[in-house]
Amino acid sequence: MNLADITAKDNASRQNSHNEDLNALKARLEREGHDVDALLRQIQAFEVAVPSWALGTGGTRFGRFPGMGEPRNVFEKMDDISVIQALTRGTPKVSLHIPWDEPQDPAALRDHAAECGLGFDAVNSNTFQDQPGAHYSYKFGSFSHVDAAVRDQAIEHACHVVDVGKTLGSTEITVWLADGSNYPGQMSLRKSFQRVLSGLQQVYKHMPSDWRLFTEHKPYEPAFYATVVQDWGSSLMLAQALGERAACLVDLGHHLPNTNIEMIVARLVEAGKLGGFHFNDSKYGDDDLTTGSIKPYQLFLVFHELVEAARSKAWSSAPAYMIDQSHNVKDPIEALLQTVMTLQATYARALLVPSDALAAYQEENDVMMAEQTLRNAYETDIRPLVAEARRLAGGAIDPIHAFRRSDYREKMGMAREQGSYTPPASL
Ligand code: LRH
Ligand code: MN
Repeated sequence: MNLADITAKDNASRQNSHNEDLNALKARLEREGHDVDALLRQIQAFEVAVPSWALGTGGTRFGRFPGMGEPRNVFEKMDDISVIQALTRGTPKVSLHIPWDEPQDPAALRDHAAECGLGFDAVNSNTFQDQPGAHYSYKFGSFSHVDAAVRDQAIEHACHVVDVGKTLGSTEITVWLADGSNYPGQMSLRKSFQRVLSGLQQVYKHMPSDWRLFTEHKPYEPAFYATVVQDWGSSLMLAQALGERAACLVDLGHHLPNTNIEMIVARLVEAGKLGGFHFNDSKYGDDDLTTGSIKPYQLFLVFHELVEAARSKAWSSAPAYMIDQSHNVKDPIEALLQTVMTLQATYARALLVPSDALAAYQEENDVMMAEQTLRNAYETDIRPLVAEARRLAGGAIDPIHAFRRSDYREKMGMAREQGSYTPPASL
């Protein structure tokens, strides 16, 4: 039985309980004045890109515990992502990391992805690892390196990533730089930044006119004293200096504990420089845990800023939504299904916030009712409506159960026995 039949069968087995929950919720939402059909359309329009580097089991320096039926190459990763798209109807695009998932024949990968119903979102460069046969090492940086030959090697790589992306149909490149220092005095804090800017200007010039460049900030790791693009301020300075087709990418895990990330989102919207997101969650550092698993209210508050920005037409092009996670103990496909379900539900809850009522309470400094207005939306169990949005779009009411019912992992376990999966060097 193919996945579509299994999904239909699983949906049918849940139809009665689903309808009960859905009708109760619809009644409440209509009572609160919401346009349920409009909500369904908006939920169905929500898309998030799946990272090519998250389909194999992730690991840490202390070890990796691979699972069964891992994809052995980027083509099999497309097959796995097509399962996520079939069940959630929310992941029509892939974000590729190069060279981790560089295809020998980009056109062949584009065509295979198209057969899987998939396209490509932002491509990602990698100047944080030395590649076999590379002339120069990135031990002391890439775009910020004191040696122009090393910088040129890094710039060339990023331009090559753009060229591969052009064949795949991407229109964005995300540049995250591990560049930084471990000890005070090791690196000039200003010269390193100037070198990064001039390098990115060359990549910016190399991009086709319809492309965007995303700069991704991160406070530390692998550098443990100073990171050149350490915070949103550094990223914003780069994006503003580069030009209108440069913007900032916010990886939720790239913030020191207790940082008010929704405030950073509001500032980048205000600056017209919010380019995209890497969704994940974390308890301590850049833990790359499943989105919404640790701080679900923060994720809601981020989406509240995004919905308010969209309603006030604060941007010419909407941010690019992408996932960036490492699945060390969960089945990667199940973790990604859970992630998309969480993102769909969190976005839907943010759509429930009555902006005018909230603005009125803010104008009256009615602290209690302003907060209660947000919490009411956050505490609404919107999941039956999100499940219905998926069902109407041909997806699963319960993607994780439908996936388990498909025995996909077991089948891949058999099919992919020969020739085990080779994880990217760092994972
Ligand atoms: C850096 C990062 C970056 C990717 C990598 C996989 O921590 O978030 O976005 O290149 O993870
Ligand atoms: Mn990231």
